[in-house]
Amino acid sequence: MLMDISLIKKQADNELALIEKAEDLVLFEKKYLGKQGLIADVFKGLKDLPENERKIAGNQANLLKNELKAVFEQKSKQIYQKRGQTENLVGKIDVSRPVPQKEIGYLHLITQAQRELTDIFKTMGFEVVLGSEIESDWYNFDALNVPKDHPARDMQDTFWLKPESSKMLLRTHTSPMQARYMETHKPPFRIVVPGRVFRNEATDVKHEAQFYQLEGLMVDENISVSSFKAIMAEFLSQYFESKVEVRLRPGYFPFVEPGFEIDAKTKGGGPARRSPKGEGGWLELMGAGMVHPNVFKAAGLQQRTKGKVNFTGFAFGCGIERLAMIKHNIPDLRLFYQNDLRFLKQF
Ligand code: FA5
Repeated sequence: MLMDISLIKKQADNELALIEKAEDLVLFEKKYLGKQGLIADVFKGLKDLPENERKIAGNQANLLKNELKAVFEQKSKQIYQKRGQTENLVGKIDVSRPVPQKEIGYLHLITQAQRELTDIFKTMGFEVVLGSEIESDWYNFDALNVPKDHPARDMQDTFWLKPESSKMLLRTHTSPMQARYMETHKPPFRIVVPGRVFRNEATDVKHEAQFYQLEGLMVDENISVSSFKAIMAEFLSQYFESKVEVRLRPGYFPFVEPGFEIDAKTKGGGPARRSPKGEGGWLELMGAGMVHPNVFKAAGLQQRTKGKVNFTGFAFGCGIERLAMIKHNIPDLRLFYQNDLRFLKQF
């Protein structure tokens, strides 16, 4: 037994001298000092020794255990100090040591903008509703007063889903939710619909084949163009937190009458000044107008209110990236979709 103890000591010293990595040190500890380790075996074997030998061997085993613990601790300190760490393997952890920072994700600028916009409308009593990105051509076009073969279908070239007979498509705007909401609700109501839309068109600094829109719809008695202008002025000044110049141009959308195009620019010109078209700083933000009677009709609103309510309404649909471009002076809409952290981390 005494022979075994001195052999173990010699073997352990040799192994320890060669250890350089923390992983090997863990194995060493297990092999010699672990519950199933060699030292534990020595203690287990003591009971089989004659009484006079047992005491001496017991002392020697204790001595060996303490010596191995001491050299093991010393070695672990050496190794961990080398790594620039202050903890060692005997279970002591320096809780004051700075932890390496993990990269934590955060919201994409489009999501941030979407939430800011819907929050503003919530404060004005609008409900936020969501629609489906896959739509039928009825809701995307027909219910909005754009029948088959109407030239206005060309304004929004569409991705059709197969089979073509299904007449399903990727929605080209958030306006289908106007029809869907009006089918199941009676005025008065005011809603906004944020969401992704798709168009089969070439990309440039102001256009992408997928982008986000925010639709708005307000229907009540006596809603007029001036109600619309007041809501827009409040919404845009809250979002831009400063004075924005807004311009209303006549615009054509079959689902509104009269229809407008709304452009905006920040003081000093804004990003569109750098656009290839160089339109003097104006950036087209949204289409809008007073809801066309045919849209009310297609949604069956008149029948359901039995003609008792004399309601009118306005609707608008704005590009979310376009709003964020003006707010943050972003020169190119395609930056939103390139996943370049140098861009995204700025917001
Ligand atoms: C429409 O989509 C209408 N549904 C808007 C509307 C709603 C009009 C309700 C009347 C009543 P338009 O195609 O102009 O309209 O698109 C609306 C806005 O989406 C544009 O003003 C622009 O800000 C943004 N937009 C349009 N096409 C793109 C594109 N390819 N990439 C990025 N933004 C776009």
